[in-house]
Amino acid sequence: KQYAGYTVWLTGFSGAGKTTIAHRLSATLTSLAHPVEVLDGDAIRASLSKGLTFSREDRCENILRLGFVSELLSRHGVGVIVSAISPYRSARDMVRGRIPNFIEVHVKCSIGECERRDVKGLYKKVRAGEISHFTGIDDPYEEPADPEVTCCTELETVEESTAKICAELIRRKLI
Ligand code: GGZ
Repeated sequence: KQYAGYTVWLTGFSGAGKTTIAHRLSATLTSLAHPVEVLDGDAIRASLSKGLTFSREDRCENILRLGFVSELLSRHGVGVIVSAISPYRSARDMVRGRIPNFIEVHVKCSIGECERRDVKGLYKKVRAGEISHFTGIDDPYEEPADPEVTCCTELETVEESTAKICAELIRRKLI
């Protein structure tokens, strides 16, 4: 069967739950025998985006690179799941304009809760002055104005968030 290809773009703070949702969604789609690829910002920064900093310019460059790969894969029928903070609206809108079947998902969680979770101990390092320009603390995050899906990870389970995204994919006849 030929699938249309699409990109689910998860944006939100570090620790909001993007990676968790990405992998759960990937597992669900894989169980349906749909081709899927996860592109994680943090992982891509070790390869394709190696050497990029967290300046505005470099974050935008990272997003454009993720967008470039997503476009290629989407055009060849793959369901792409991108997990990256992608804090700038203009960069997200740029990739939206290039990628067929683009689904923006705001993985929404208060910065306070992200800091409480502190899964990787990064917020602690920020408070200790070891990391600066950290999104939501001393670096901007521009919330999506009109995302296709919003997952409130303080209120929903990962299953509920994944189901919301799947419902949008079904509504759009992409799965
Ligand atoms: C934000 C940072 C920073 C700063 C390191 N600001 O939760 P994580 O750890 O695994 O994911 C974050 C990752 C951010 O990479 P992205 O490629 O998603 O960012 S962007 O879309 O803005 O290009 C976090 C870690 O790197 N990290 N320093 N200063 N996140």
